[in-house]
Amino acid sequence: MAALPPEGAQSALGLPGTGLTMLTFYYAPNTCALASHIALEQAGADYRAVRVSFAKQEQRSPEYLRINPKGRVPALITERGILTETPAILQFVAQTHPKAALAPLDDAFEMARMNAFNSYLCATVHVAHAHRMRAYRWADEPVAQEAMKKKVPQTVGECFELIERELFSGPWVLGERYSVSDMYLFTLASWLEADSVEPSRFPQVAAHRERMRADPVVGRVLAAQAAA
Ligand SMILES: N[C@@H](CCC(=O)N[C@@H](CS)C(=O)NCC(=O)O)C(=O)O
Repeated sequence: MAALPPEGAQSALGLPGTGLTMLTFYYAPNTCALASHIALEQAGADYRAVRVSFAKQEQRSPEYLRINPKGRVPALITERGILTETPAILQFVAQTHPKAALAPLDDAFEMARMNAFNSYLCATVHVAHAHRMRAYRWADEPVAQEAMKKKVPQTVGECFELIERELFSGPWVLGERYSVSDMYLFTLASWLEADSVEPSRFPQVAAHRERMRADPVVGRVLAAQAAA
């Protein structure tokens, strides 16, 4: 667990001192952090959101690396320490706000199913998508990076075929129960066009995306991220 920042005045990134009661959430627009942001808002959590500017490369600044040494968003400062990784943050928000009913907390199998879905999005779908913008993580040669980018429509398309065919129960990811998995799927599905994957190939996922978009809480978070 990363150490909390030292006592002191708020910095440009909004680093608080110790003795926190309110959650502090670090995000950048158009990123996977959207899922956790929706979860916090839907849960009615007591949090403040701090934008990390990718344009200014703030995610790589020494100040932010003290919060998340991985140099990524999202990150969530809690009273007990700092959490990173979307599936972990989603589960934490759901478990600490049980009244919001954002996860099947009373059912071990369904919880595991939720975590299996979220893990697939995190470890496979997101990574397939990252080959378009972040191919430099895996290869130095421009020709290798180009080859990776070229493969993204196929690999991301195959992931969503599997979600559509096997993993999505409907009307929500887990069936009748709405959960944080819906926020996560919505977030990653919103990248389809940019990855040159036609959303209409996946009718259930496309309908789910429209339903999520029509949710006032989702609208509020999207507006807040666009405005800040
Ligand atoms: N496995 C992490 C991935 C986090 C991640 O890669 N976030 C991207 C945005 S979607 C990021 O911060 N990228 C900044 C960079 O690569 O410099 C999670 O699910 O939270």
